Amino acid sequence: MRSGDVRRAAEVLLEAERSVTARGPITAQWPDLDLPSAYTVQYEALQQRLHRGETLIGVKLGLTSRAKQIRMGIDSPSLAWLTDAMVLPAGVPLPREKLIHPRAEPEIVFVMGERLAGPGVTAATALAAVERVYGGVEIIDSRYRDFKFTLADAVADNSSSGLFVLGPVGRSPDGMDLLHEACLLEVDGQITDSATGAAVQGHPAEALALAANSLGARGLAIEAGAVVLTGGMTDAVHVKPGARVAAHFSTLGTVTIAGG
Ligand code: OOG
Ligand code: MG
Repeated sequence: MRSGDVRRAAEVLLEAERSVTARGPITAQWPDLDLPSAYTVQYEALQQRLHRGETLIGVKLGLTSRAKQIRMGIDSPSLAWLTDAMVLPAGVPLPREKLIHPRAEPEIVFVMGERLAGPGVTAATALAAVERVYGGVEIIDSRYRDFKFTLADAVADNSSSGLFVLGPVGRSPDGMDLLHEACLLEVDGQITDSATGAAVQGHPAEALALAANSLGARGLAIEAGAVVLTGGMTDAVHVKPGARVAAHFSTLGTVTIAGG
C-alpha cells in the first residue's frame, strides 16, 4: 500500500468511530491490504490518536481463544493498541452515544512491572515481568457492519477496540493459578457462558509472550506499566440498552457493565 493510502485508510476508520457509523470492510476499497499493511494502518491510526491528545497505555490481544476464533471465522490472534480514551471506570454505564454495536467479553488483564520485548520471550519470562493480574471486561465495537471482516480489516481497525473496564482485584502473579482462573459470564441474571484461563492460548502468559515476540519482530516492546488485555476468554455478548452484563472471576472479583 502507498503511504497516502495508509493514511487515508486510517482516517476513514477513525472517522467511522468518531461518527459512530458502521461501514463496509476496507479490503473492498484497498484489495492489496495484506496483514503487514493492516498493521501499518493500525499504527498510523495510533499516531493520529496520540496527535489528538490520547496517551498510549498498553496493548490488547484479540482472537486468542477458540470461542472467539470460531465466532469470527479467523484462526489467528491479533494485536492492537490501548489508549487512555478506552478506559471505562468501573460502575460507569456504557456511553451508548459513542458506540455502534457494543459487545462485552471477559478477559484476563496484566499490568506490567517490567518492559518486555521479543524475540525469545517464553510464558515463564513473560509472567515474571508482570506486576499485577486483574479480571476485566472489554467492550469491543467494530467499525464494520455486523462485525463482518477479514483479519486484515480487523487489524487495521485496531481489533475492534472500544472500551475496557478493569476489575476490583489486582493480584501478584506469584502463586496464582491462571490456568484454572475461571470466569462466569452473566447476562441479565442468567449465566450464559464460562471459561478458564486455559482458553486463552493454553495459558494467558502464552498470549503475553506472543504479544512481546510479535512486537519485538517489529522493533516494538511492551513497556513497564503497560496494561495488556490477553483476549476474550469466551465469545463476546451483545450489550443491549438497559442490559446488565457481569463477569464473575474465581479470584479476581466481579466486573459489572450497565448497558446504558
Ligand atoms: C476482534 C477483536 C477481538 C478479542 O479479545 O478476541 C478481541 C473482534 O472480535 O471483533 O478483542
Ligand atoms: Mg478483546
